[in-house]
Amino acid sequence: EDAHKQKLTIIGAPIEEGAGRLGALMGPAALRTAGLVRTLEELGHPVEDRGDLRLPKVLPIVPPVAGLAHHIEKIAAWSRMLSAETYEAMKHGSFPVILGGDHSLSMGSVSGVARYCEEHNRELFVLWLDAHSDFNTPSTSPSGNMHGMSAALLCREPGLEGVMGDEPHGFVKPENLHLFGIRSIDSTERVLLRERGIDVIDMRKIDEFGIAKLMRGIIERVQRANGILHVSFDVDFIDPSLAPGVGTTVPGGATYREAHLVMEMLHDSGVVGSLDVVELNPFLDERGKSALLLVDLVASIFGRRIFDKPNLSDQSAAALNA
Ligand code: NNH
Ligand code: MN
Ligand code: MN
Ligand code: MN
Repeated sequence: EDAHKQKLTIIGAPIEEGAGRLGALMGPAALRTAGLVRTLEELGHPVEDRGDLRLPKVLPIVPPVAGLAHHIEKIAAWSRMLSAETYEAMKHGSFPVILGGDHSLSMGSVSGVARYCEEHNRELFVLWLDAHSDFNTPSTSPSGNMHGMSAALLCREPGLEGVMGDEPHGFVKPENLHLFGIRSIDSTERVLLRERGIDVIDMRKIDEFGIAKLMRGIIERVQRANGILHVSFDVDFIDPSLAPGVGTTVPGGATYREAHLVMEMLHDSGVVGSLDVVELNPFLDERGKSALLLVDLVASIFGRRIFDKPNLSDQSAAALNA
Protein backbone atom coordinates (compact mmCIF):
# COMPACT_ATOMS: atom_id res chain seq x y z
CA GLU A 1 0.00 0.00 0.00
CA ASP A 2 2.72 2.47 0.93
CA ALA A 3 4.84 3.51 -2.01
CA HIS A 4 7.94 3.58 0.12
CA LYS A 5 8.82 0.86 2.62
CA GLN A 6 11.30 1.91 5.26
CA LYS A 7 14.49 -0.13 5.55
CA LEU A 8 14.77 -1.78 8.99
CA THR A 9 17.84 -2.74 11.01
CA ILE A 10 17.15 -5.44 13.60
CA ILE A 11 19.51 -5.38 16.58
CA GLY A 12 19.26 -8.16 19.18
CA ALA A 13 20.33 -7.06 22.68
CA PRO A 14 20.30 -10.08 25.00
CA ILE A 15 20.76 -8.21 28.24
CA GLU A 16 19.12 -9.22 31.52
CA GLU A 17 21.26 -7.74 34.29
CA GLY A 18 19.16 -4.58 34.44
CA ALA A 19 16.13 -6.54 35.66
CA GLY A 20 15.46 -8.08 39.03
CA ARG A 21 15.02 -11.59 37.65
CA LEU A 22 16.80 -13.56 34.99
CA GLY A 23 15.39 -14.62 31.62
CA ALA A 24 15.09 -11.50 29.44
CA LEU A 25 18.35 -12.67 27.89
CA MET A 26 16.23 -15.08 25.85
CA GLY A 27 13.95 -12.31 24.55
CA PRO A 28 15.55 -11.78 21.13
CA ALA A 29 15.62 -15.54 20.50
CA ALA A 30 11.92 -15.91 21.37
CA LEU A 31 10.95 -12.97 19.15
CA ARG A 32 12.87 -14.55 16.28
CA THR A 33 11.23 -17.94 16.93
CA ALA A 34 7.83 -16.20 16.91
CA GLY A 35 8.61 -15.01 13.37
CA LEU A 36 9.52 -11.37 13.80
CA VAL A 37 11.99 -11.05 10.93
CA ARG A 38 9.86 -12.99 8.46
CA THR A 39 6.78 -10.97 9.39
CA LEU A 40 8.56 -7.68 8.71
CA GLU A 41 9.85 -8.95 5.37
CA GLU A 42 6.37 -10.12 4.41
CA LEU A 43 5.12 -6.59 5.08
CA GLY A 44 7.51 -5.50 2.34
CA HIS A 45 10.30 -3.97 4.39
CA PRO A 46 13.93 -4.55 3.44
CA VAL A 47 15.36 -6.00 6.66
CA GLU A 48 18.98 -6.02 7.72
CA ASP A 49 19.34 -8.37 10.69
CA ARG A 50 22.45 -7.53 12.69
CA GLY A 51 21.89 -10.63 14.81
CA ASP A 52 22.33 -10.59 18.57
CA LEU A 53 25.15 -8.38 19.80
CA ARG A 54 27.66 -9.66 22.34
CA LEU A 55 29.44 -7.85 25.11
CA PRO A 56 33.17 -7.25 24.75
CA LYS A 57 35.28 -9.34 27.16
CA VAL A 58 36.59 -6.24 28.90
CA LEU A 59 33.97 -4.11 30.61
CA PRO A 60 34.40 -0.35 31.07
CA ILE A 61 35.40 1.00 34.45
CA VAL A 62 32.55 3.09 35.83
CA PRO A 63 33.21 5.50 38.70
CA PRO A 64 31.27 4.61 41.87
CA VAL A 65 27.73 6.03 42.06
CA ALA A 66 25.87 7.41 45.05
CA GLY A 67 23.23 4.78 45.78
CA LEU A 68 22.32 1.43 44.25
CA ALA A 69 22.95 0.50 40.60
CA HIS A 70 23.37 -3.24 40.13
CA HIS A 71 25.67 -4.46 37.32
CA ILE A 72 26.39 -0.94 36.16
CA GLU A 73 29.56 -2.01 34.28
CA LYS A 74 27.62 -4.46 32.11
CA ILE A 75 24.82 -1.97 31.57
CA ALA A 76 27.43 0.63 30.59
CA ALA A 77 29.04 -1.74 28.09
CA TRP A 78 25.67 -2.53 26.49
CA SER A 79 24.61 1.12 26.47
CA ARG A 80 27.73 2.35 24.72
CA MET A 81 27.55 -0.42 22.12
CA LEU A 82 23.83 0.14 21.45
CA SER A 83 24.22 3.91 21.21
CA ALA A 84 26.76 3.45 18.43
CA GLU A 85 24.59 0.83 16.67
CA THR A 86 21.36 2.87 16.58
CA TYR A 87 23.25 5.99 15.54
CA GLU A 88 24.92 4.13 12.66
CA ALA A 89 21.65 2.56 11.51
CA MET A 90 19.92 5.95 11.37
CA LYS A 91 22.88 7.55 9.64
CA HIS A 92 22.47 4.93 6.92
CA GLY A 93 18.82 5.87 6.51
CA SER A 94 17.55 2.80 8.32
CA PHE A 95 15.01 2.41 11.11
CA PRO A 96 16.57 0.65 14.12
CA VAL A 97 14.48 -2.01 15.89
CA ILE A 98 16.14 -3.13 19.11
CA LEU A 99 15.04 -6.47 20.55
CA GLY A 100 15.54 -6.91 24.27
CA GLY A 101 16.54 -7.70 26.66
CA ASP A 102 15.54 -5.68 29.69
CA HIS A 103 14.63 -2.00 29.56
CA SER A 104 18.08 -0.76 30.59
CA LEU A 105 18.99 -1.21 26.91
CA SER A 106 17.04 1.96 26.11
CA MET A 107 19.75 3.98 27.84
CA GLY A 108 21.94 3.09 24.89
CA SER A 109 19.47 2.82 22.02
CA VAL A 110 17.79 6.16 22.69
CA SER A 111 21.13 7.89 23.41
CA GLY A 112 22.20 6.96 19.88
CA VAL A 113 18.91 8.07 18.34
CA ALA A 114 19.20 11.35 20.25
CA ARG A 115 22.73 11.87 18.98
CA TYR A 116 21.50 11.41 15.41
CA CYS A 117 18.64 13.86 15.97
CA GLU A 118 20.92 16.49 17.49
CA GLU A 119 23.35 16.24 14.57
CA HIS A 120 20.54 16.45 12.03
CA ASN A 121 18.60 19.20 13.77
CA ARG A 122 15.51 17.12 14.31
CA GLU A 123 13.46 17.41 17.49
CA LEU A 124 13.33 14.05 19.30
CA PHE A 125 10.23 12.87 21.15
CA VAL A 126 9.98 9.63 23.12
CA LEU A 127 6.86 7.54 23.73
CA TRP A 128 7.46 5.22 26.69
CA LEU A 129 4.82 2.48 26.69
CA ASP A 130 5.16 0.88 30.12
CA ALA A 131 3.43 -0.01 33.37
CA HIS A 132 6.34 1.72 35.12
CA SER A 133 7.80 5.20 34.77
CA ASP A 134 11.47 4.07 34.83
CA PHE A 135 12.48 7.44 36.30
CA ASN A 136 14.56 6.27 39.25
CA THR A 137 18.18 7.20 39.82
CA PRO A 138 20.68 5.20 41.91
CA SER A 139 19.78 7.42 44.86
CA THR A 140 15.98 7.03 44.56
CA SER A 141 15.69 3.41 43.36
CA PRO A 142 14.28 1.03 45.96
CA SER A 143 15.62 -1.99 44.04
CA GLY A 144 18.84 -0.78 42.42
CA ASN A 145 17.65 -2.46 39.20
CA MET A 146 18.80 -0.32 36.32
CA HIS A 147 15.86 -1.13 34.03
CA GLY A 148 13.93 1.25 36.32
CA MET A 149 16.37 4.11 35.57
CA SER A 150 16.51 4.37 31.77
CA ALA A 151 14.07 7.24 31.27
CA ALA A 152 15.84 9.20 34.03
CA LEU A 153 19.24 8.73 32.41
CA LEU A 154 17.90 9.88 29.05
CA CYS A 155 16.52 13.05 30.64
CA ARG A 156 19.92 13.80 32.14
CA GLU A 157 19.10 13.09 35.77
CA PRO A 158 22.30 13.35 37.83
CA GLY A 159 23.97 10.19 39.10
CA LEU A 160 24.07 8.16 35.89
CA GLU A 161 26.76 10.01 33.89
CA GLY A 162 29.17 7.08 34.19
CA VAL A 163 26.98 4.80 32.09
CA MET A 164 27.65 6.47 28.74
CA GLY A 165 31.10 7.75 29.76
CA ASP A 166 32.97 9.18 26.78
CA GLU A 167 30.82 7.39 24.19
CA PRO A 168 29.11 10.04 22.01
CA HIS A 169 25.47 10.30 23.04
CA GLY A 170 22.47 12.61 23.02
CA PHE A 171 19.68 13.28 25.49
CA VAL A 172 15.92 13.64 25.59
CA LYS A 173 14.31 16.91 26.67
CA PRO A 174 12.15 16.09 29.70
CA GLU A 175 9.24 17.97 28.07
CA ASN A 176 9.49 15.65 25.04
CA LEU A 177 9.12 12.44 27.05
CA HIS A 178 5.63 10.93 27.19
CA LEU A 179 5.16 8.08 29.67
CA PHE A 180 2.08 6.11 28.63
CA GLY A 181 0.15 3.27 30.27
CA ILE A 182 1.70 3.89 33.69
CA ARG A 183 0.27 2.20 36.80
CA SER A 184 3.26 1.62 39.09
CA ILE A 185 5.38 4.49 40.41
CA ASP A 186 7.74 4.38 43.41
CA SER A 187 7.20 7.13 45.98
CA THR A 188 10.57 8.84 45.52
CA GLU A 189 10.21 8.45 41.75
CA ARG A 190 6.87 10.25 41.93
CA VAL A 191 8.52 13.29 43.54
CA LEU A 192 11.10 13.47 40.75
CA LEU A 193 8.47 13.11 38.00
CA ARG A 194 6.54 16.04 39.50
CA GLU A 195 9.64 18.20 39.92
CA ARG A 196 10.60 17.68 36.29
CA GLY A 197 7.05 18.13 35.02
CA ILE A 198 7.13 14.86 33.07
CA ASP A 199 3.99 14.02 31.07
CA VAL A 200 2.62 10.88 32.76
CA ILE A 201 -0.36 9.40 30.94
CA ASP A 202 -1.46 6.87 33.53
CA MET A 203 -4.09 4.15 33.14
CA ARG A 204 -6.66 6.31 34.90
CA LYS A 205 -6.39 8.91 32.13
CA ILE A 206 -6.53 6.22 29.45
CA ASP A 207 -9.68 4.73 31.03
CA GLU A 208 -11.37 8.09 31.31
CA PHE A 209 -10.44 9.83 28.04
CA GLY A 210 -9.71 6.90 25.75
CA ILE A 211 -6.44 5.73 24.29
CA ALA A 212 -7.02 7.14 20.77
CA LYS A 213 -7.52 10.72 21.88
CA LEU A 214 -4.44 10.65 24.11
CA MET A 215 -2.29 9.07 21.39
CA ARG A 216 -3.48 11.57 18.82
CA GLY A 217 -2.40 14.42 21.09
CA ILE A 218 1.16 13.08 21.21
CA ILE A 219 1.30 12.31 17.49
CA GLU A 220 0.09 15.80 16.56
CA ARG A 221 2.68 17.37 18.82
CA VAL A 222 5.47 15.47 17.03
CA GLN A 223 4.01 16.32 13.61
CA ARG A 224 3.81 20.04 14.41
CA ALA A 225 7.51 20.03 15.35
CA ASN A 226 8.42 17.93 12.28
CA GLY A 227 10.05 15.73 14.91
CA ILE A 228 11.14 12.11 15.15
CA LEU A 229 9.40 9.81 17.63
CA HIS A 230 11.22 6.97 19.35
CA VAL A 231 8.88 4.29 20.71
CA SER A 232 10.08 2.28 23.70
CA PHE A 233 7.72 -0.65 24.14
CA ASP A 234 7.91 -2.45 27.49
CA VAL A 235 5.91 -5.71 27.40
CA ASP A 236 4.31 -4.90 30.76
CA PHE A 237 2.42 -2.03 29.08
CA ILE A 238 0.01 -4.82 28.02
CA ASP A 239 -2.25 -6.48 30.55
CA PRO A 240 -0.59 -9.57 32.10
CA SER A 241 -3.56 -11.75 31.11
CA LEU A 242 -2.49 -11.20 27.48
CA ALA A 243 1.29 -10.95 27.99
CA PRO A 244 2.38 -12.97 31.01
CA GLY A 245 5.99 -13.31 29.79
CA VAL A 246 7.51 -10.44 31.74
CA GLY A 247 9.25 -10.21 35.12
CA THR A 248 7.24 -7.33 36.55
CA THR A 249 3.56 -7.81 35.75
CA VAL A 250 1.11 -5.15 36.94
CA PRO A 251 -2.65 -5.72 36.56
CA GLY A 252 -4.79 -3.24 34.68
CA GLY A 253 -2.72 -2.87 31.52
CA ALA A 254 -3.63 -2.16 27.91
CA THR A 255 -6.12 -4.49 26.26
CA TYR A 256 -5.46 -6.38 23.02
CA ARG A 257 -7.19 -3.77 20.88
CA GLU A 258 -5.84 -0.79 22.82
CA ALA A 259 -2.29 -2.01 22.24
CA HIS A 260 -2.95 -2.65 18.56
CA LEU A 261 -4.65 0.69 18.07
CA VAL A 262 -1.62 2.48 19.50
CA MET A 263 0.63 0.68 17.03
CA GLU A 264 -1.73 1.24 14.07
CA MET A 265 -2.01 4.97 14.82
CA LEU A 266 1.76 5.21 15.19
CA HIS A 267 2.22 3.59 11.80
CA ASP A 268 -0.22 5.90 10.07
CA SER A 269 1.34 8.96 11.73
CA GLY A 270 4.59 8.50 9.82
CA VAL A 271 6.61 10.07 12.66
CA VAL A 272 8.18 6.98 14.25
CA GLY A 273 11.90 6.63 13.55
CA SER A 274 13.06 3.93 15.96
CA LEU A 275 11.67 1.23 18.24
CA ASP A 276 12.69 -0.81 21.29
CA VAL A 277 10.83 -4.02 22.20
CA VAL A 278 11.88 -4.83 25.75
CA GLU A 279 11.35 -6.94 28.86
CA LEU A 280 10.04 -10.10 27.18
CA ASN A 281 11.00 -12.94 29.53
CA PRO A 282 10.44 -16.24 27.68
CA PHE A 283 11.18 -18.21 30.88
CA LEU A 284 7.95 -16.79 32.32
CA ASP A 285 5.88 -16.95 29.12
CA GLU A 286 3.07 -19.42 28.40
CA ARG A 287 3.75 -21.40 25.22
CA GLY A 288 5.05 -18.36 23.36
CA LYS A 289 1.88 -16.36 23.94
CA SER A 290 3.58 -13.06 24.77
CA ALA A 291 6.22 -13.42 22.05
CA LEU A 292 3.55 -14.07 19.41
CA LEU A 293 1.48 -11.10 20.56
CA LEU A 294 4.56 -8.87 20.39
CA VAL A 295 5.27 -9.94 16.82
CA ASP A 296 1.68 -9.01 15.89
CA LEU A 297 2.03 -5.64 17.59
CA VAL A 298 5.31 -4.96 15.82
CA ALA A 299 3.58 -5.91 12.55
CA SER A 300 0.94 -3.27 13.28
CA ILE A 301 3.48 -0.50 13.82
CA PHE A 302 5.09 -1.49 10.50
CA GLY A 303 1.92 -1.30 8.47
CA ARG A 304 -0.21 -4.39 8.93
CA ARG A 305 -3.83 -3.31 9.03
CA ILE A 306 -7.18 -5.07 9.37
CA PHE A 307 -8.73 -3.35 6.35
CA ASP A 308 -8.96 0.40 5.81
CA LYS A 309 -7.20 3.34 7.31
CA PRO A 310 -9.97 5.73 8.40
CA ASN A 311 -10.08 8.33 5.65
CA LEU A 312 -11.45 11.28 7.56
CA SER A 313 -10.61 14.88 6.90
CA ASP A 314 -8.64 16.47 9.73
CA GLN A 315 -11.73 18.43 10.65
CA SER A 316 -14.10 15.50 10.91
CA ALA A 317 -11.47 13.51 12.84
CA ALA A 318 -11.13 16.45 15.23
CA ALA A 319 -14.91 16.64 15.61
CA LEU A 320 -15.15 12.92 16.33
CA ASN A 321 -12.54 13.27 19.03
CA ALA A 322 -13.75 16.49 20.60
N1 NNH B 1 10.10 0.96 39.69
C1 NNH B 1 10.69 -0.30 39.96
C2 NNH B 1 12.19 -0.18 40.11
O1 NNH B 1 12.75 0.83 39.78
C3 NNH B 1 10.34 -1.33 38.90
C4 NNH B 1 10.83 -1.06 37.53
N2 NNH B 1 10.55 -2.23 36.73
C5 NNH B 1 10.21 -2.25 35.46
N3 NNH B 1 10.18 -1.10 34.74
N4 NNH B 1 9.88 -3.28 34.92
O2 NNH B 1 9.62 -1.06 33.52
O3 NNH B 1 12.84 -1.11 40.58
MN1 MN C 1 10.25 -0.37 31.58
MN1 MN D 1 7.72 -1.94 33.06
MN1 MN E 1 28.03 12.70 29.08
